[in-house]
Amino acid sequence: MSKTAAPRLERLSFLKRANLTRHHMAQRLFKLMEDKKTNLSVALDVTGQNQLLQMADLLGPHIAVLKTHVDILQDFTPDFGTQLQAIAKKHHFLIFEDRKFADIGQTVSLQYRGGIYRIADWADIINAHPIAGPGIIEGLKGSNLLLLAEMSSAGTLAKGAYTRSVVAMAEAHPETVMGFISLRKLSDQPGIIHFTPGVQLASGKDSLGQRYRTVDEILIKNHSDIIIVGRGITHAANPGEQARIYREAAWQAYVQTVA
Ligand code: 5BU
Repeated sequence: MSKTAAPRLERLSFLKRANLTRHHMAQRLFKLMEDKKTNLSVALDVTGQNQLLQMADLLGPHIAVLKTHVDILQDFTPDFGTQLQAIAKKHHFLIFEDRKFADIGQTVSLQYRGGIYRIADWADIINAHPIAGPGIIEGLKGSNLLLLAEMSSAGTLAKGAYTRSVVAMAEAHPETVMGFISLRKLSDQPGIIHFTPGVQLASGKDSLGQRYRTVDEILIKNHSDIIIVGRGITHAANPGEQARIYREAAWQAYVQTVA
């Protein structure tokens, strides 16, 4: 199958979309992407805190969003958030903690605001599986939330009627929900931002169910907005150079589809 399907020139620019949302973080992200000319998010799945902070500083110039899994750090210290925020400020990127909250509202509120990680203190964006129902959105009020509408992995249950219900739930909570994790554009509301993980330069898979799609498939054919790339960058011989390559490929793909 050709991976360079003819672009449909119907996408509104990020700049126009910034003016069509009242969600302050969506607006900030649209403007940041347009200013910095990048719609790349990097997933820093490393287990050392200093290693993460060093990579954040190295890759920061290329990215719009840095995605973390704070609970895989083996040497987490409470100053992690402030240190990462300083790097984010220096390079102008947002911090997305991929915590995938999935419980009742009361519990996720405690998980988000408290515990060891105090995610609310440093993450600009978080995400949740809406499997528990809209109470989870209530519990995460005040955050900037992405709902998991689809997943990149093989055999995911997040599809069909489930995905459609997630879209309806998101559209009913525009003050909190700013977008989706999905494989494609799911909502016509211009303020909603679509983030897609499972992206590499060539399609393929890993040994544990991850599936990789190409930048052009996700951004040109499927009209998602932001690609999330982990090992495609972090496991490269030269992560800085590789981030530059993904950044250019993703921005080119976006520009090609703008009306
Ligand atoms: P990779 O190294 O590019 O495969 O990393 C992908 C990252 O995105 C990793 O941190 C996952 O936890 C995350 N991810 C994903 O791969 N697929 C999904 O559907 C969701 C998150 Br949601």
